[in-house]
Amino acid sequence: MTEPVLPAAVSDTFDPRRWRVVEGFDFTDLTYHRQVERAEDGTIIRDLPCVRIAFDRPEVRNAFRPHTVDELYRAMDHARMTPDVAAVLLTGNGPSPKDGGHSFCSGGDQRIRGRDGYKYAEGETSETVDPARAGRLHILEVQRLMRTMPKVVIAVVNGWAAGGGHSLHVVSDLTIASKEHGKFKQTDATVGSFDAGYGSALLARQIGQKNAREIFFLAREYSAEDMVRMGAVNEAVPHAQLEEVALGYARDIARQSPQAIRMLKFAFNLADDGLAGQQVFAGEATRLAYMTDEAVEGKQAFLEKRDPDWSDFPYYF
Ligand code: S0N
Repeated sequence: MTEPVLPAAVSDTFDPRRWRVVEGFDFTDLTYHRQVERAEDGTIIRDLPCVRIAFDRPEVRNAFRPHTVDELYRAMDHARMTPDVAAVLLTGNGPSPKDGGHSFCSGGDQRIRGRDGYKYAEGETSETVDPARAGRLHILEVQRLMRTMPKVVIAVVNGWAAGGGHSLHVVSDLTIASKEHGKFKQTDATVGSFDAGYGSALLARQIGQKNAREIFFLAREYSAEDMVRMGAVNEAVPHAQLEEVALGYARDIARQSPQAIRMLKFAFNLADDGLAGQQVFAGEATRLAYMTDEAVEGKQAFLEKRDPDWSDFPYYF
């Protein structure tokens, strides 16, 4: 009999017994795991309702290049479309084999950014790259997906959250950070970039204008506990317990009604997201309405070429 295979340990916060690799992907820049329950001998008993997506470039503090962003979008979208997944942990693998540094994500890979020296991935030069791909800030597409997907995204900040990595924690629904290694720094303005959307404006909604402006204008370093005090992080926890605590969050989320979680997430977003937020909320409301006898009567009447009979459906007060 073959021994049950545990996944490779990808991080010092990762317990291989809790996870299996999600099959069907050939990711190079991130890892994607599904939470599982295992028997004593390691055999998988069942899938549990959480997935773990982790940046896997610890040697550059988990900076993302365009190829990383494409993979992140694919993994997030797969989580969105998996019906028995309630929560997504977004984190970073590590520590760095080079210097032991811990990182969640340090934002856009500055070696291949923008106008000069753009590369999509290894083997490309700024001369060979498809110009249609150059300069795309498609991390913003990932932000929108995280914001609008009907699942709870939990940023598990195991090390540096800097620049565009800081923005990913801001756009996550919840954030848990390592007491020892979780560090936050908004370096956008230091390197001449600026997240003028969710990264800054949503942060100001979360922690107030003065705090958000300080974080962006001064580009100082903050600890996990600083961020808890400001209201940007839900909890600072000992590094060794980081994923256990995150999985506790996921477990509690999965105990709630999926419909209620969807409606609540979209309601929390609505006021800040304008008509786009209203559209997402309204889509969910329409899905609910379609399940009522009243909506079925409207559809049936059309198909049967008769006037709808609304007499069974009161005008509620
Ligand atoms: C995270 C910081 C504070 C950590 O400092 P620490 O611990 O002292 O480590 P370092 O010695 O600085 O770093 C270790 C190694 O990792 C490399 N590295 C770190 N971050 C990056 C990065 N973002 N890109 C490329 N390499 C990175 C270091 O160079 C070092 O390498 P070695 O060992 O070879 O010397 C500190 O590292 C830091 O401040 N990092 C930069 C953070 C930053 O400014 N990020 C970018 C901010 N802007 C954005 O994210 C916007 C999005 C974006 O840029 C973009 C994305 C996609 C497409 C286009 C764009 C675009 O804007 O054009």
